[in-house]
Amino acid sequence: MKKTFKKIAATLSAAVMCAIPMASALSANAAAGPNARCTMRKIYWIDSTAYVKKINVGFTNVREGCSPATITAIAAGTPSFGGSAGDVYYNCGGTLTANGSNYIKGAAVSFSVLCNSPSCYEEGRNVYCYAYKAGGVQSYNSVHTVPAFLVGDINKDGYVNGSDSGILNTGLCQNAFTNVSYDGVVTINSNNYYYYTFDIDDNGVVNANDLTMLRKYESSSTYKFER
Ligand SMILES: [Ca+2]
Ligand SMILES: [Ca+2]
Repeated sequence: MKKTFKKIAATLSAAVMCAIPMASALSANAAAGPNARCTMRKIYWIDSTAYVKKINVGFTNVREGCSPATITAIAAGTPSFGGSAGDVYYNCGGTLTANGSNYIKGAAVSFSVLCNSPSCYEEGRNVYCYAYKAGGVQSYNSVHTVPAFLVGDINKDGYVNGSDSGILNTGLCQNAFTNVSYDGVVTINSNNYYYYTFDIDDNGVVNANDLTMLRKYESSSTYKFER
């Protein structure tokens, strides 16, 4: 029982909403509406052979039509994140530090932004992830990312619907995700997809929990993706 509680507590602290709009910013650009359900996500991952002990991340996105980013520490470690809201942009960032003798590798950190529509999503200039080895030595070329994508839109048609969960379901039935790396390609019925696009709950692996969450989203008009 104690262990379970600890795990839940760790999960909660790993995902941090980095900036809450302040009352004084009421005259600023309108944020995401209460019915906003489009989650745009940008992910960083780290080479498994780079011996990275710490990463330093920063992220900014335009307020208009979108929420502040939620930073999720996908990799194990100690997160320290924070943020603020300006008139035009939300800003956030911080560090994720590996614990003890561990290293940060694979899917490391993500930024999830809730938007009225995908077209509202716009990053500022100050978006980065730097990696450091023991002793604070910067690790170059070990950090990878891709442009932000609409979570759940697996077939990239701009909508999240039964076609997307159908692909995920087929992939799980065919064991298509077995032994595929986080940034690897998954082939399902002769079509290629990136593994990370199926990781709906943002925990670094693809399994039945992602399908459950995607189906819940598709069958509801109010449910929003949350880790
Ligand atoms: Ca789709
Ligand atoms: Ca997952």
